[in-house]
Amino acid sequence: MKKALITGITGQDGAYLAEFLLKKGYEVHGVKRRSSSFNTDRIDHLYHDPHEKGVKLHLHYGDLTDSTNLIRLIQETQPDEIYNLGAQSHVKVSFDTPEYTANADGVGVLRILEAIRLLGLTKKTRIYQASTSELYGLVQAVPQSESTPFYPRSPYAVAKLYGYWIIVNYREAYGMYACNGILFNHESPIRGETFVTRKITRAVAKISLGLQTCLYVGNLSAQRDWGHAKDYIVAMWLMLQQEKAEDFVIATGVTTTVREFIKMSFLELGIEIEFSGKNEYEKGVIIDIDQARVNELGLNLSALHFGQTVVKVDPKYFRPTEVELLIGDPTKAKEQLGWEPKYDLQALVTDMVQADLNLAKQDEHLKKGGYKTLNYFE
Ligand code: NDP
Ligand code: GDR
Repeated sequence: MKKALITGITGQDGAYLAEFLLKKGYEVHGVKRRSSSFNTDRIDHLYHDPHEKGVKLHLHYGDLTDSTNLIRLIQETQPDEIYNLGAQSHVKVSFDTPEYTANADGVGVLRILEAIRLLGLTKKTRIYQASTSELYGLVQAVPQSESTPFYPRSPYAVAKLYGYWIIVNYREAYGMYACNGILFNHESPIRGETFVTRKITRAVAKISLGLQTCLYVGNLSAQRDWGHAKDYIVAMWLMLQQEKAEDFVIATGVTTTVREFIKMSFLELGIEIEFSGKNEYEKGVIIDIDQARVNELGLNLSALHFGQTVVKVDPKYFRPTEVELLIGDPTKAKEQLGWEPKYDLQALVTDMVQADLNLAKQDEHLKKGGYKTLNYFE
């Protein structure tokens, strides 16, 4: 039975990957951070009481900024594969916490590599590093492939650049099986709520039920190559099953603006919106409602009206330096790994909006039933 150690197991990708590896028969060890309230929502369905027999998922407290902790965890678990998914992963937040981001996202990678070297596991343990399309940053060429030059545009991307190169260096210097997955944006119903896609799908669902009036966003013109996280975690695993460690771009090859993603999300619920105005004055207004679609979904859109402004720009979401255009070329992954995504953009939007609509309906039921959130301070 193979053993995998996953940092960032409580995040979007960590949860999907843990589920995938458990299904493949792996023993999975996950590193979770201590926090003052539970942060394991995404993996609670996979977790069993350690007193039960045959438990395959084990959680350990740890942090990528803590070398001795990582050394001990790797020594105790002796993993065949390490997936380093842990990171301060929010680009905008990295401008507020640049030093911490460099420590966790950059030096954290070195700590894992050094732990493996110190413990004499260089021939046993294979490492996957969660590299990112943010490395391309300021556009040098499109579509972006494994040979496109990097030009990072945020403290997050600069930290990940260090992570990328230290993986390459340890592979070349010590013959370690270490590889970078250069993954373009991937989303899902369990995407963090402050990334733009999830922020949009949550808001669209709530607006349709009259639980929210407007969605406030930043740069509507940014273009991203969005895929589904469920497809992307398969590529991570495939990268560690090859004869030779190499780096791969994982993307769909299709790019879309934030503006278009918003339109598609509203349309999923039968609401057509149109954008007008420029820069921070741009706004999205309801221009039509597809009654057949609304009936099909059993929705009551009485809270909405034509001409209603449902999207506004708030410059506080602009970034000091922005990545305007990402579009990946996944040819190498398709040819060498045999990787093929199952979801296209429309299927992703449908999956996310429908999941958030279900959550919003739960809120609506509670509100209608007269239930309020408990306030322990009253
Ligand atoms: P999430 O933000 O959903 O999850 C990040 C995970 O890292 C969480 O489990 C978080 O723990 C953990 N973490 C944060 N800081 C530390 C630390 N100091 N030590 C240990 N763990 C830490 O990210 P995703 O699942 O979306 O992404 C996974 C990885 O892939 C990240 O490294 C990200 O940068 C990278 N990436 C993501 C892409 C995407 O589009 N999703 C694209 C390309 C790369 P907690 O739950 O306690 O916060
Ligand atoms: P990104 O994802 O920065 O690409 O990093 P995010 O969803 O945060 O932003 C995508 C684009 O949308 C624009 N945008 C907004 N973004 C957010 N978060 N909130 C808004 O209100 C908003 N309005 C417009 C952004 O300016 C940006 O251009 C993600 C993370 O998962 C990284 O960890 C990962 O490495 C990259 O994807 C690939």
